[in-house]
This record gives sequence, structure tokens and C-alpha cells, in this order.
Amino acid sequence: VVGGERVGAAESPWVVALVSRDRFGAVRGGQFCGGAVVGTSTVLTAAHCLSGEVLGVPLREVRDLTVVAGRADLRAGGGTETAVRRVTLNPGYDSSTNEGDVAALTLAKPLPRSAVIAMAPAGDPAYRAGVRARVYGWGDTSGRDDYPDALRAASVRVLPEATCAKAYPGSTEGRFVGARMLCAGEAEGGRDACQGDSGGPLVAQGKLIGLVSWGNGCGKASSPGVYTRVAGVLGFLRGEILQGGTRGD
Ligand code: 4AZ
Repeated sequence: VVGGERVGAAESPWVVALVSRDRFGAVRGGQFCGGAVVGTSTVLTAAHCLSGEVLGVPLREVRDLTVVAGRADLRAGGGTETAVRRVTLNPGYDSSTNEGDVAALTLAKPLPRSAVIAMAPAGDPAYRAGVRARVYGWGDTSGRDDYPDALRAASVRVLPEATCAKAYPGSTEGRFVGARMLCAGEAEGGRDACQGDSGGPLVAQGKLIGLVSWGNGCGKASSPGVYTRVAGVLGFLRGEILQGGTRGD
């Protein structure tokens, strides 16, 4: 997170770190993405955190994937560590455009109910342009590979869809802003998500509205952060996870 400040675990219990010590042990304690607790056994993250490559390492297996909850400083103890029983990638995820960038993790060990954040449904006022939101994560604080040990958060505004479309007309990495995305940032830049924050929560009015997905650099004026729009992927969650009676729950 660029332009943010430290936050404690108690004030943001629904933020988790995805850690893979086998693969990323040498990099900031193995932390490579963030996530949001949406059920006592369910974490949402970005699909791109668990498909393709992260930091040049292919992620086809989840054997050593650990979710760390309730701990702001990754070098300290406390909170809960749990293995992941199942990874469900959104079948509608398109890695070439990043549309539908969401995956659900089913945890081996449930988290406290107090850690669960509500997801803002479609039409919720929390999605309105101009609303203040906060993005959370252990990602790069400068755009120059400065990774903090402690959780940070920055305040950003939900941007009008037209501003978002203008910022990403399809020419940045061949990408455009789709219906299942939203942009948040500041006109002058400075506050944003960055590398390592992917999958982490964007929260407005006490509800989860986005998951960190992509952007052109970090904190640059006119290049807002792009998030998976939670209301746009609720269908995936209902279909694949919450009614997954045959999936081991
Ligand atoms: C990334 O590389 C990344 N400024 C995530 C978020 C943003 C940029 C890059 C948004 O994971």
C-alpha cells in the first residue's frame, strides 16, 4: 500500500495474508497476496494470486499455502494460521483481461465470526462514486520493492466509471475496465494498492466492495487502482462455495 499508515489487526480482523513459505520464504516471510474473510471458513482473494505465476513462481499447487489471520505484523505471533482445504478459482476469470479476478479459499480451521466482513450487494450505496474507502495490505509501499512487515491501509475514493474507463481505454497492458471491476484512487495519485496487495480488501461504509486486482504502476496520477467488484462476483460465490454441499462442506 502506497501512501497509507499502519493499522492493527483488531481494527481490521477481516484482512488476511496469503503465505507460501516453501515458495516465497525468502521474500517478506512468504507473504505474496492478501485476502478478505467473508465467512468463518471462507476467504476471498484474487484469482491471479493462485493461477499462473506470482513473483515468477508457478502456483499450480496449494500444498504449502497458509492463511494468516488476526496478525498485523507478520514477524510477530498471535492470530490464527490455517491451511487451505480447497481453492476455487472463478471459472469466469479471464487472465488476459483480469475480468472476474476472484478465488475462494476454504479454510481448514474456522476463524472467529467477529472476523467476517459483509459483502456489499449490487446497488449498495458503498459503490457510489466519491465514497471514501480503505485498501489494506502488506504490499509495496513505494513502487520500488519496499515491503513492510506490518499491515498498512490507505484511504482512496471510489471513482466514477467514466473516469476509470478513461484511465484504462484498453491500451494499458491491453486491458480495459470491465463491468466486474471498479476503480479507486485519488486524482493526484499518491494513495493506492501495489504489488503484494493483490486479493486484499477494499472496504467502504463497513462493507467489502473490492479486491485488489491490477493497475498501471502504483499511486500515479490518472492511473487508479483497479479492483474486482465484489457485487459482480457474488454469483460465483453463491454457486461455487456457499451452496457447495457436494464439495466437502
Ligand atoms: C500488482 O502488481 C498490482 N496500483 C496490484 C495493484 C496495483 C498495481 C499492481 C494497483 O499486483
